[in-house]
Amino acid sequence: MQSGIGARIPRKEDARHLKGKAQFVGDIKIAGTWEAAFVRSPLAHARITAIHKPQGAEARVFTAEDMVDLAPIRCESTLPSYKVSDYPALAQGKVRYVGECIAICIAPTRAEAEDLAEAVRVDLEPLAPVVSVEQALAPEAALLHDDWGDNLFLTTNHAGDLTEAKAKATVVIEREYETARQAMNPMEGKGVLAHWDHKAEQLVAYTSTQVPHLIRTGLSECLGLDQAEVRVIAPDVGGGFGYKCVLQPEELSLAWVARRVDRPIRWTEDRREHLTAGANTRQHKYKITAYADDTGRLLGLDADIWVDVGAYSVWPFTACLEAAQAGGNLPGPYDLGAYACRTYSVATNKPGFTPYRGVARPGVCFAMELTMDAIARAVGRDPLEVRCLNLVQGAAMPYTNITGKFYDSGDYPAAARAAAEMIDSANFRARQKAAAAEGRHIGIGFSTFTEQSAHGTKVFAAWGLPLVPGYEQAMVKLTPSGTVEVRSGNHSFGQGLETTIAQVACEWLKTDLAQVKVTMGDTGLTPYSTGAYASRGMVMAGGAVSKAAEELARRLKIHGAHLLQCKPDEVEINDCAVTNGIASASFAEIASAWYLHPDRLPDDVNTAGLEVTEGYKPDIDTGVFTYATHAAIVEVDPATGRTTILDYVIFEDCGRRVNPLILDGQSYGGAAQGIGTALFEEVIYDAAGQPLTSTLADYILPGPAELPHFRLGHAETLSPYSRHGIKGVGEGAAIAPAGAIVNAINDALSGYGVELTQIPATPHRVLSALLDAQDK
Ligand code: MCN
Ligand code: SMO
Repeated sequence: MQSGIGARIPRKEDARHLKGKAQFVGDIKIAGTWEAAFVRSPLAHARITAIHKPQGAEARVFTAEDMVDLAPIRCESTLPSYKVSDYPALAQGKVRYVGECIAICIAPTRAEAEDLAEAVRVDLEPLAPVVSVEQALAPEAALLHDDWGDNLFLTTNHAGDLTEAKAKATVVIEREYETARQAMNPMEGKGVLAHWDHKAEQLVAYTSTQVPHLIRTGLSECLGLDQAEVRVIAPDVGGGFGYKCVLQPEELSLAWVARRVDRPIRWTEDRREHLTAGANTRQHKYKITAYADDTGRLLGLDADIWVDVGAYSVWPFTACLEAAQAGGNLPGPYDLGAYACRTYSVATNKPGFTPYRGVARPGVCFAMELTMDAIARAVGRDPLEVRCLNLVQGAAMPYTNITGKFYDSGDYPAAARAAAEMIDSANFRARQKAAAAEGRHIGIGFSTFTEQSAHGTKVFAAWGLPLVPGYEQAMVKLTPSGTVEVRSGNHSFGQGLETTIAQVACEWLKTDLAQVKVTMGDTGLTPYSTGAYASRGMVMAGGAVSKAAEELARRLKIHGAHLLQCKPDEVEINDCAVTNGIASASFAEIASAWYLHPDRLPDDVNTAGLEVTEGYKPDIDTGVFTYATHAAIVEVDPATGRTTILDYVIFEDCGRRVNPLILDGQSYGGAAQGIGTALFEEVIYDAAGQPLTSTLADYILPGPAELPHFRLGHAETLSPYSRHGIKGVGEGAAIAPAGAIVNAINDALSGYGVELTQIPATPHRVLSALLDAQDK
């Protein structure tokens, strides 16, 4: 079976996942393991005056006072104006959000550990809770971090000159937009099991993570251990979505306790912990003024963006990634002459922000795409035409945009037109009229974006992140039996990288998937790696595997030619063998010769070993850009405010597709999450900072009944700057749905003069907008 790049084949990992044979942190059995439960803050903002451990159980309850040798999570940034927040594994002196860990309790079972946690008494002196951006920035606001002077982690200022745009503009659009806080809800919550291995003299931490090597670095820094004394193993991971690419306070205090009590300890996050105490994300406010001419050409954009980032900076990304990225990404795929933007990363009494699929872009895409529709309405033109007028044109590629992003290749208007064709927008107005005649309200909406993938070293450095290396390494080897083994310190957590990096190896070694063994996620077995996030896994880990496999192929030709008594340039690799067209040396024969009979090999062959480790960075350090257009047709019921998606198309270009089947899954899953963003998902806090959405009955995730039948289309413009022309795409489909769907809702309700500017567009919000429109 063809298993190389481009093969549409099922995933290697499916067999174990579907048969219940996968091994998540919760499945790992180490004799003597105890379970942990946390005492968490019941208040959003308070001083801790005393913690009373239950009598007789003092040796099983640990607080910050016990952990004097444990450094807090400290996330540095080189960006000017950035303020550091020390994030203690267990609260010290103060609690800053409901759910913050105050004590860790251990017992043979989780139930006993929870009973113990309930018996711990904490005396708290309440402080004024800061639960919104407005409250946080008010002159008399209570301070989250006493020595800061204000509640701002960071402000950024892209100071563009808008004078000419203002002078030329005939249309000025002013809007405010708001997006909700979300929780990521991977199927498997966070989980950690740590113990001290006396033979290896190492802390071994099994943790559900996307970035095992970074977690090793983080753990060893905070615990004061040499990196060689820490081994991190990410076993099977049931979804990450960004939530699992930061060092969590729970994994840190747990590792400390496991070492102290010298026993394996495990913590498994439950859904309530995830929804309330887990870091959550994406609460943005925008104030945008767009200047356009009367053809709808966007001349300039002026924006303020506030992001509610919670109490602490997460490691290694800081609390500022979201707002800083929002400022850099707002212009998106559009060719924009002038841009000014100020961003504010605002500290509040909520859990710290973590990246979530798309990071800032689901928010900025929503704001930008609604602005595009507002411009189209103002100039009386078709929203698709206004987009195509403003998008970076294919002939302009490669193109450096106004915030310095280097768009490497592609044809953005072509993708928009292809999506429009797929959804038959040409005939939509007639369809809408016919529906209106039946009293139905249907609307169409578009949303287009770029997805920066495979950010390199310089991008992370420009974001002020000193501890994110940006490169990737991999080892590819031939085993003594002649099969291929791929080792990558990156990880696979649902997105299929385990299969697709094997496909890259197959591309060079002309073998099939069954012959390739993949080892990932274990820092003890794999070379240092940055990990899988920011849609970097395929380009970067795939690139490293490609380089190593290419070099292995070169060496195999040397060995094979020797066995076949010809020259290396007279042979090629085919079907697990080296052949010169007349005779073949199988990989098994070559492996046997090198591993088991090296005495028979001449020196120049003998030194060409069959284990190759290579590092990789793309030819360009600023990432490669995928792009897409989503289009939606919705029906809105003005009596109930309910939105039904009637049709949904995605036209996407992520360069060379390694596994089209996996990519279909990436689109379906991403778009499902984006529809959650658009219509359902919202973490709600009351005025005291209490989370009200603490179960999945309150925090609504879309299920199959709410999701449309997605239709997908593709272009395949190879990036000139990455190996095989691959671009990343894992976040993309989650970025666009809110823009497309809310534009479609506004189109459906245009007869009522409704213009929704907040997500999720719940029935309640739609009805309120209808009532507001009636009052006007
Ligand atoms: N791929 C491909 N051909 C390409 C690009 C990608 O076949 N040209 C496939 C690869 O299997 C790759 C996957 O698509 O692993 C996603 O591609 P990539 O953009 O390289 O992203 P990463 O591998 O770095 O995965 C992380 C990315 C991110 S940042 C989030 S968030 C996200 C996502 O992937 N989290 C996911 N997709 C997810 N899918 C699942 N099921 N679970 C998650 O937690
Ligand atoms: S939020 Mo994805 O892990 O970059």
